Amino acid sequence: MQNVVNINRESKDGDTYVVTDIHGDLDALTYLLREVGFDEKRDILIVVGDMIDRGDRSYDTAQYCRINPFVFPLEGNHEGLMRRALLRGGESYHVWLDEQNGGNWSQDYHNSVLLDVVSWFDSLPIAIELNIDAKYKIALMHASYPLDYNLSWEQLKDVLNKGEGAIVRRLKDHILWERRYERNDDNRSVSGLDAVVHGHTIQKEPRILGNRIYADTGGFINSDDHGLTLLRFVEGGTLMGLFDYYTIKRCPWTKGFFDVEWFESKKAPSS
Ligand SMILES: [Mn+2]
Repeated sequence: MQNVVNINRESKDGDTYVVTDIHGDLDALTYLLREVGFDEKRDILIVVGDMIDRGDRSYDTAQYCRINPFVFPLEGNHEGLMRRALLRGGESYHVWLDEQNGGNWSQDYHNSVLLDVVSWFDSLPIAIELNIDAKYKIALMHASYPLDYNLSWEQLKDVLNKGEGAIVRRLKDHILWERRYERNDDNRSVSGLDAVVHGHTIQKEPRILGNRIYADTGGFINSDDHGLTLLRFVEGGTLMGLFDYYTIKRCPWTKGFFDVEWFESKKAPSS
């Protein structure tokens, strides 16, 4: 598997959805997909990493992403944490299991089952280039575009797919973990792309910096101002004219779902 894979879509063939940081909340995801009318035969779902940890259904979420041909998953830092925990053990194992990282769901599974999940993680790309109607070019990667390396998208893709050794490891680490650009309100744009979609750093609502979209709205947090967000590519959409989005929240007390909040271009959202 290459580090960067291409997806070429014609919008007439079906919708393209994006979700990030599911963190084991498969129920929230399937509820959302049902609400928006996701069509498993025509539509696709890109998952921008962190399928697992914190949520009870981490294993099921990974299997859902692995088995369904309409899902295109990427690696996130939590997939890496799990891999290190199981293959290296020792301190990495405790780091993964601690409360903050939330790997303790794994206690219910046999080691061979977990190792099988990890072997699948090894096959995941770390970035996707999504081309729609040969008109829009959007990259997706978990935490951050490595802005400080001053690479255009074509250059970054080249290094990730053809380079090797320390530089690829450093870039990969950056792509899966870095929060600095968002924390510093860095609004540089990436050249060669219409947009880059990230997860990883939690926002109250999808945040735009330059041509980068941070779409992790903290699905695993049970509160009024966090939820799981699904993006749908729509020409003229509410987010940068490229996506509409839908957020589902859980009630902090009952843990049941509130209604899905719709942010659609047609409906003129109250921003
Ligand atoms: Mn993450």
